[in-house]
Amino acid sequence: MVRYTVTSALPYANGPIHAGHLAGAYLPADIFVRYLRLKGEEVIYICGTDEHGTPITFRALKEGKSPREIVDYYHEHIKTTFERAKISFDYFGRTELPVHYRISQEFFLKALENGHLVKKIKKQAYCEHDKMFLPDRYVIGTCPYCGAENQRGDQCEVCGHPLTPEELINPRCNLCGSPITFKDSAHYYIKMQNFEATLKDWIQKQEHWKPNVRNTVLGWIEEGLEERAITRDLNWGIPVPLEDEDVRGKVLYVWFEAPIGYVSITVEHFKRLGREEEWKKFWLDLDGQTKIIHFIGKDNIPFHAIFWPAFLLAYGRHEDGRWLLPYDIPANEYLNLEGRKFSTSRNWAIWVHEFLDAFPADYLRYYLTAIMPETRDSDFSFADFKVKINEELVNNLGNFVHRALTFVNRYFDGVVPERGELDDLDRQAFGEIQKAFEETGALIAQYRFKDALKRVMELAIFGNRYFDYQKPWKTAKTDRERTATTINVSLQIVKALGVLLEPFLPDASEKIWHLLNIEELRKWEFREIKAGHRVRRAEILFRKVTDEDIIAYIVGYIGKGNPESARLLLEKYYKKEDVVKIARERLGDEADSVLRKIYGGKIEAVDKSGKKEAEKMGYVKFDEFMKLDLRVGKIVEVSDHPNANKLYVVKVDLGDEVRQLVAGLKKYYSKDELLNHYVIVITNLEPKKLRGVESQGMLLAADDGKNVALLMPDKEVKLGARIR
Ligand code: B3M
Ligand code: ZN
Repeated sequence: MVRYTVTSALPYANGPIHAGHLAGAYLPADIFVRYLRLKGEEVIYICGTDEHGTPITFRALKEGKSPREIVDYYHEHIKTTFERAKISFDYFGRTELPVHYRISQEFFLKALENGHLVKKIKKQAYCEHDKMFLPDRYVIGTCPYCGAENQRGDQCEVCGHPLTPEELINPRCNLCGSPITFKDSAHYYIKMQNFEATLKDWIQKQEHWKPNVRNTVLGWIEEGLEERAITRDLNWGIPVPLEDEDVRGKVLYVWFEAPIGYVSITVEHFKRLGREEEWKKFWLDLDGQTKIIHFIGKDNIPFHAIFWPAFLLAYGRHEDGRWLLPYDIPANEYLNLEGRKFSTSRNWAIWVHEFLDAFPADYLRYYLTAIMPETRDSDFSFADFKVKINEELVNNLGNFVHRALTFVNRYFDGVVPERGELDDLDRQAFGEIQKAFEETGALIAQYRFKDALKRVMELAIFGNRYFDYQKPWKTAKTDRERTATTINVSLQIVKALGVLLEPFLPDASEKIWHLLNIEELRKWEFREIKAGHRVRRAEILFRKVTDEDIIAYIVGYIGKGNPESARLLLEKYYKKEDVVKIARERLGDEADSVLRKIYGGKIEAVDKSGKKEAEKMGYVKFDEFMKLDLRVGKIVEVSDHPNANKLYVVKVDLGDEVRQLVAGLKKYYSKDELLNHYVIVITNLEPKKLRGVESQGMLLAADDGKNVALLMPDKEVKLGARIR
């Protein structure tokens, strides 16, 4: 059986993770490994932070901190962000691990021993003003390959070509801007020529690679491979492991040691598990069964497809087996934000940790998968985000699951009914379930995650159509057996969705499993839910994204980082007075100071006129009133709100479902008084998060300014009875 070693690019520990990173190298890998795990395959998913090199020292310089402070801080930050995004690494390590130093130095020494390294004294970029050698990113200039200006000396951001500082046209010091000079410095170079033929031959055979990856790489090899320095004049990193005066105090090049991090982090992982030898089967060819798959963003292609394989070849044979070369390198393209490249300095970016404060992880995962830049750059747009979540997640998927669960509770007391005779559509439903597993699996295996998610959602669309066609709300009055069959089949579809969604939306999948009240482990196969099984009461799976949510996010997060970017985003969609009103409602006291920065001082005064509310509001049409879905419910659970001392979190039984509401009743009612209290609930009020807890409606109460009294029906009626 095939064994999978899956990695995602090691993010530099020099800043937070943004949505482009997530969509590029982490989310696709996570979907892939979650799928493999559901299939019962042997798989390990490895990642960690890349903690050396000029990206780190540069950031440290900028922030006035030491490199160690920077990497310690961002290691934790990035790790937590990935946890919140539900990226399911088996282990998330770092390149500051001692084992990583040891193995990286071993790679260097082996390559030296095998004659693949050469020491050379060459002119290195030097800044007379800063009195230092300038490696990589310390030098900026014009790319000799595409003419793009202000490119850093390690790689062109525009055409992706790997660069060296010497190649840049008009090179300048990136610290002080002065033109650079060149001074002698000794470094070790890897003789890439030694591997040119082998690499070319190997890559030509990788017909299963994405064409964009394979073609770009072959193009670069065609240009000819040259010696490349793998040491640097830097005082932060892994020391060159030699007693050689010429390279004293110098360190290994970060792109030499970072990919070795995949191996060393695996070694550390198994060491922590007390299974020290086990890493070997994931990196060495012991039984012909292991496939190594590196998920990366497109800018990392040359390093994974040319240099990293060369380093493995340079090592020669490991004493326990031959090093495996990557089996595949699925690289994604870039994500833009509203039509423009992400820019950290202008805060034109979606920072994952911030976005997850405002929206659930599943929403981010859903949207990023739906627009995944698999074959070309794609665009994150707030309008599109709202449409996709509301129409696809909420109206399609959430609605179907909710309908099936509500009906089994309403008509069968929450117990899965026995099926009667199947009609054509019922039979088709089972066929659809089967097909959904096969086709979604095949798409994931081809790294076509966007299509795979679409395929899962098609099953939910089918579910809704099936339900509409079978009309259980009608047959319930006439044909109990027919209704039973419809509900049984619908629940089979819900269960299948619970499995199929797991790679994409782990939280929703968990919730479906909970609602179905199933203990069994999820597996990538269709297993029926048995008649007689008791499920739980329906709960709302997803709430809609509103313009208010988006405005609050843009003002509260993007606006704080860069008011100008927030203004551009807001102006694209919203009127200033709406933004002001909503920001004040949602962000409270801090709104005005941010708004003033965003709109340059001028924001509308608050409406202070003392008119009676009714006068201000005008008349309500009868059908407007009828839009309110008011129902009788009973409080079945009361608990304290975790972050607010005036609020309770209550659960209300509405007959065929249970709702969670947040209510400001603490001052007026004890928990005991509330328990089993009848109430009136607005059930179609837009759900809202109150201090982090979702309220799915509102309790009606009378408020005279001093006292608050709950409304309730004055004689016994059925739970769920409508008020009109
Ligand atoms: N840290 C580059 C990056 O974050 C680099 C990846 C290393 S993978 C071994 O884009
Ligand atoms: Zn270029």
